[in-house]
Amino acid sequence: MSIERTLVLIKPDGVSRSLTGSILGRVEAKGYNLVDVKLMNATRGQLEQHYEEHIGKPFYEPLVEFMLSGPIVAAIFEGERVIEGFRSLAGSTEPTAAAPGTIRGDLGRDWGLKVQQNLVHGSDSTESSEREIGIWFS
Ligand code: IDP
Ligand code: MG
Repeated sequence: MSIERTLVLIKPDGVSRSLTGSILGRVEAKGYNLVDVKLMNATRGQLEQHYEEHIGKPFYEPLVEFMLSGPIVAAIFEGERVIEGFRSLAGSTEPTAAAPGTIRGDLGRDWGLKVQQNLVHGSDSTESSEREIGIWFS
């Protein structure tokens, strides 16, 4: 079994609602190791790289504005199959529909047509985790 790393972002809604500790605690409690973590303000340039696959989609600009609206937490977690494991822990994209027991399902909801406020980001493949860790921890 190979040890992977994943990039986790706690989005501005998670930080402003003081959920940083709860979210990091859930990931640690599942058994993944925290490798690095920082509170920071994202730049538009970092977000353009991070969300490049979504450029041109209707939600892209509102998503970037939201991610610039307050501090975020960037973290690297490590463990066997952590990429898949964190995505499972985060739950599906829309917090209203995300399963109870997941971060988005337990801690998130619909705040008025703002799917972007779903608390966390997690890399979706080994290629994206390497790329994303480079953006946030270079
Ligand atoms: P993921 O975060 O579950 O991987 P993606 O489809 O990669 O979801 O979308 C990236 C982010 O863009 C989501 O986490 C969410 O914040 C936002 N987003 C996705 N779809 C929508 C939408 O339809 N409206 C508004 N925001 C969206
Ligand atoms: Mg995604």
